[in-house]
Amino acid sequence: MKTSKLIAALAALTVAAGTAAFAQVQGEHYKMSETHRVPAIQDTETPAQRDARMAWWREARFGMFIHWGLYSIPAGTWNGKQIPGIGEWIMNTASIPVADYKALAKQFNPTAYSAHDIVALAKSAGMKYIVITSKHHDGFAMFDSKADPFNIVDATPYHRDPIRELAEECRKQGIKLGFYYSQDQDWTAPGGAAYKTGNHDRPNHHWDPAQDGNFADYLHKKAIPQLKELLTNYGDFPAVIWFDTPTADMTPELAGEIVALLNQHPNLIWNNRLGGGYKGDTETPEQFIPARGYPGRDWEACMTINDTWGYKSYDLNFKSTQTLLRNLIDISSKGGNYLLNIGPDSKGNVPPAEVERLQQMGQWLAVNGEAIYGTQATLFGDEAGSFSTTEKDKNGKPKFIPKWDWRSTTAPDKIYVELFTWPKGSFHLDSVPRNVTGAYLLADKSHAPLKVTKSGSGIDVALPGHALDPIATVLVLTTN
Ligand code: JFZ
Repeated sequence: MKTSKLIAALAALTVAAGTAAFAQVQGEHYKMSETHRVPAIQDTETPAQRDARMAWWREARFGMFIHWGLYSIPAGTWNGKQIPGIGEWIMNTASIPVADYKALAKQFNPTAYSAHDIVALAKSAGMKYIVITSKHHDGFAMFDSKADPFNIVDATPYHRDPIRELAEECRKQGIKLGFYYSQDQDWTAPGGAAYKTGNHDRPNHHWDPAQDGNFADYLHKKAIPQLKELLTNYGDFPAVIWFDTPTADMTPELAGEIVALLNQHPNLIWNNRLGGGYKGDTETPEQFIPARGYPGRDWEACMTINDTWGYKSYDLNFKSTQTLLRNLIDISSKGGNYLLNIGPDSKGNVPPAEVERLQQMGQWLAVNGEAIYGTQATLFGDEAGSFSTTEKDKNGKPKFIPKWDWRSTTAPDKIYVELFTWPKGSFHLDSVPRNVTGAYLLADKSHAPLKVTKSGSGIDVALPGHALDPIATVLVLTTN
């Protein structure tokens, strides 16, 4: 699908969804009440406790998002028609009746799914954590649930719990696992919320009387019991709970009930999309990289490789490895994490184009990972671009015009400069806020010293005639 169409679809959704959801998606802060009825861990812990809790996540920089569910069966087509928009929204976008959508479960038999291979893929990509959809807006649980029968173990011929298998593999292969859980929208449970996309005239944007009911009942009968299952049945996982699309139905009182549950798991990290005025741990810019990051906040940009989260058979608009890698570097230079999505098909296969790109990213990271993992944001700022004095963005603010010449990340005794375009002869910095003691290229195994010439507060580093990597060559400045 064309990006312009996606943006139009999202804009339509946004208007209908109201300002609360919009603020979340844009990564802007809710107006936070000073005190919550049920204080969250972020309200009560000390800064040192918070640093300890967030430590692995801040070092990780790169994670795998997995959107996988029943929507991978229609894969973007319903009754012979290609349905516009993101694949996992097909039930809503095509106004599919609850019974028809639920019937998909009888066909769901993803025999090609291999938790081992998916974890191995994440590792070979250099990813340090995985976040998988345990239940998306369609209400289908991809895990063994006693709380609700519409789940992969009870409602499909597969009868296995892919989340349990993934948790076991993540433990074996030494990588963290988190669960996405759509706590608010649920299109197959009575009382679950729904955003408006189609011509949905019923109250609450429902399109089938089977969806009608009381939101608090839905929360008490399904979402909260399932969150309890997810929080207790998988050992030391989840490391992360990734909430999504809060609506006004999620009052501070109801959100407080969920927070009381989360508080029983003191190592847990959870995002800013719970609702009810809770800020969570992380900002979640979706499909964009904020110009300057979120100073003072942890953040994670989630993005698709093509234009859909859930598998669509005909979405072949894959970003290049160069774009994906430079996004990771750009995000790292702004102090954020990159949560990059894969969408397995209905058999459990990861599209080969996605595998190929992830493996190429991993090859770069195997050589240059030191410039990404555990680093801090840039000391410079200006290399990323500038705000236009004439052009405005869609919010009427000065438009950010990115530059793609280079980015920088920081370690206590090193400055990394990731060069995208190769300068002729030497790399120049007008001013360096530290004393540079030497320079070399990270991909040069011998770390042969490069000649550094100082001029006032600036430096010039003499470079060889060509880049060591056409996507990004890392120049290391040692500093004190
Ligand atoms: C949300 C989900 O709806 C989507 O399916 C996917 O899981 C993504 C990671 O998160 O994306 C949104 C959220 C809100 C809007 C659109 C997409 N919105 O308000 O238009």
